[in-house]
Amino acid sequence: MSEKKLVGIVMGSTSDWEVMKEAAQVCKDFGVSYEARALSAHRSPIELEEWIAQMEASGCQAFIAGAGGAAHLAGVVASQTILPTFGVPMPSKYMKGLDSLLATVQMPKGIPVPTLAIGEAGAANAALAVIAMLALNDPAMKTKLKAFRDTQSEKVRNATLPELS
Ligand code: RP5
Repeated sequence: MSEKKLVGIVMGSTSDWEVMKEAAQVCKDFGVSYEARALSAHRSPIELEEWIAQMEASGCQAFIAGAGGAAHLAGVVASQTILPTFGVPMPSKYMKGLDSLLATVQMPKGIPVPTLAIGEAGAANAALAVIAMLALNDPAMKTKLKAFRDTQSEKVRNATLPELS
């Protein structure tokens, strides 16, 4: 059995990495093990299916799937596992990610894909959502998540606006 990775991060293309690396960064910051792969639901369906099964077998707890355009990747991942699968719509060239958002979020009843915002915020928030889920049964993770929120609030409290000249 391969080394346990708690989160599987998958994207439809290496061109999605610039956005999806935000999910990987959040996992890294929280000390959550992950494996990131570029695997496509339409270009490499067999490899995608094999990877999902391998991640499940090695103890993965959730998937984050990002794709653009006719973005069916997250739905396909969700269809092959009962692990929670979060969708991240990629910004796209012509429709600025609206196509990706609708394709990801509008799953028919029965196979849920909780879908985050288009782009970097969505990728980071997908990882934070997974961390909140892991924190339910992990007190140390809960403490880290609370500390993250406190630091964020503190930054807002201390923020100042420029003086008018
Ligand atoms: C989707 O098509 C990928 O998720 C990516 O967002 C988009 C474009 O892929 P490339 O043509 O850049 O490989 O499958």
